[in-house]
Amino acid sequence: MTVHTVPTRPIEGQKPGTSGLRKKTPVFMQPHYLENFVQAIWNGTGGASGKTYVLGGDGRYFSDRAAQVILRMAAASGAKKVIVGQNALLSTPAASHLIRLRKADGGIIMSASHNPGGPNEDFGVKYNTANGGPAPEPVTEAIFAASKTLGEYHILDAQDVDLSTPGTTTLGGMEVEVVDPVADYAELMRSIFDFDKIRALFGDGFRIRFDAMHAVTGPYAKAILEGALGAPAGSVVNAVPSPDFGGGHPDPNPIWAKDLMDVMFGADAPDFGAASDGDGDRNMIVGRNCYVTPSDSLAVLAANATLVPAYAKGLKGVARSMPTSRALDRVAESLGLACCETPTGWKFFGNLLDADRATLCGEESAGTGSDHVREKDGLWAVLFWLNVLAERRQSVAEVMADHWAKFGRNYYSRHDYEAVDAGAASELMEALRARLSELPGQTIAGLRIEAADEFAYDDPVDGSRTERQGLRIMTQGGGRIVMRLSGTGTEGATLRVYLERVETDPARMKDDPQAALAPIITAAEEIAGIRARTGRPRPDVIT
Ligand code: G16
Repeated sequence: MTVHTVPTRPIEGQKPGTSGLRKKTPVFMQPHYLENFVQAIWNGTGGASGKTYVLGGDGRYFSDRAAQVILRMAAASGAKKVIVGQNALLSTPAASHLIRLRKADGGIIMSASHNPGGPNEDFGVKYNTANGGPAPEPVTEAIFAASKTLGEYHILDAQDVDLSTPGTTTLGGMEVEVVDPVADYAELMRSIFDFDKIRALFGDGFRIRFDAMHAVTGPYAKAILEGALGAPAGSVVNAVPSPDFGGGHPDPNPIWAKDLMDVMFGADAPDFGAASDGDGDRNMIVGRNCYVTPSDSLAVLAANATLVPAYAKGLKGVARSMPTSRALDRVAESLGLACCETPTGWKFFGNLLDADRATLCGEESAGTGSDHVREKDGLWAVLFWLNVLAERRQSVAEVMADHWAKFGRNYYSRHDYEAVDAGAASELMEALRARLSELPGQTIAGLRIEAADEFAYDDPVDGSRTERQGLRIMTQGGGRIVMRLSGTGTEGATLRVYLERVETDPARMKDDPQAALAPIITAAEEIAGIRARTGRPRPDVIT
């Protein structure tokens, strides 16, 4: 087999965002595009020679062909071994686990997460390091720098490797091991949760509906929920991963998982509903007639962690991304735990988890996880809830009511303005940034502004500083408005407006969140002039 050295030129824009490099699929399919980025990964991380990698993805369109290219490039650059999920499938948390379990040097995950897939939708490539977590900023910077100086890439001339059957083959001098994508992950879940208790819950007639959204968690949820835990057949729906996610948008929130919401708010709803995203790292939790926001879910898990065997001795600390609601902080305060506030992006939790400064982490964007892997983990969050419910034997609504009565309720919502003109979005941010210092002391829409700043993060473990991570406006009585531009979109800019207000009066804890947040929403509009600047009369997505 011949190694080809292909001359190439740097391609602009191969800068990894919040979570890897995401582009429209046709962009990734252009000549040299994927190859350049993969070579930049090798070059930016000290070469592939002698290394062992994990490879898999969410099965979206083009993953099958991309996997073969990545294998041939790893072989051409002298990698020792690649461990691949059968049919190139691996959920993101399962990939993280496999990297750690097999002590691999890193992993490549082919996914654009919750973004739609298909010939004209999105594709992505993410590099994870030996701790199993997303490459931190210095590594993604090195990969980006390598992409800008590329003159050639190396690829083996070979037939496709058969990825449909577990087993070991060779490609050039490199070993390729195809593994069952579910088995090791299922074993890990069994070691964390009380499977007997959850099985007993199902045995007593508890009903669940898990919507895999035609994405990667289907096989995992079938094996664990219906297989190991005995939930009735049919509890997991949309369970077969499809290259275009059944034409849907695999983002587990009330908008894109509307079918599940309709069932959970309909007659004869099951006791518990959940969904996960394209690559299985996000989760949505919904009880009968009771949607749980990701921020609240994180707080509930922290407050109930000692009910789960793996966390029975208590948590070392907790962490949340800055825009995530401060419901978690209230729990942490009452438990005497440190609560760290990081920028958006799971990669920022890695150091805290590695240094044992946090056990549970989470984000408003439907991500929750712990130190069991170094990614957020959708199915893990679902099993956590099931373990808590199996112990407490209460409904989700009762658990939430108890939680708010004890800790207060942080009303929370995120308004997204998607694919807006990139220039207009950055002008909006610039204008607001320029006004931050004059805002404190002003009263806007009846709310007195107490503080305003731009979030910067000093990593307490490695001392690195990350700046410009979102504009924050704090109002009287614990209210907060945060604005930032998304780092995961592939079209124009997405403006995210995060709105929060604290309610401690039990009589007012059942209000509709949009109504409870109305003054904060009005203030955000008045402060930033969102409608005028974006030309959008209302947000595209409200979660
Ligand atoms: C990624 C990151 C998350 C982040 C989310 C949204 O999630 O891993 O940490 O919260 O994107 O980021 P942004 O607000 O910049 O769009 P995923 O599930 O897409 O990998």
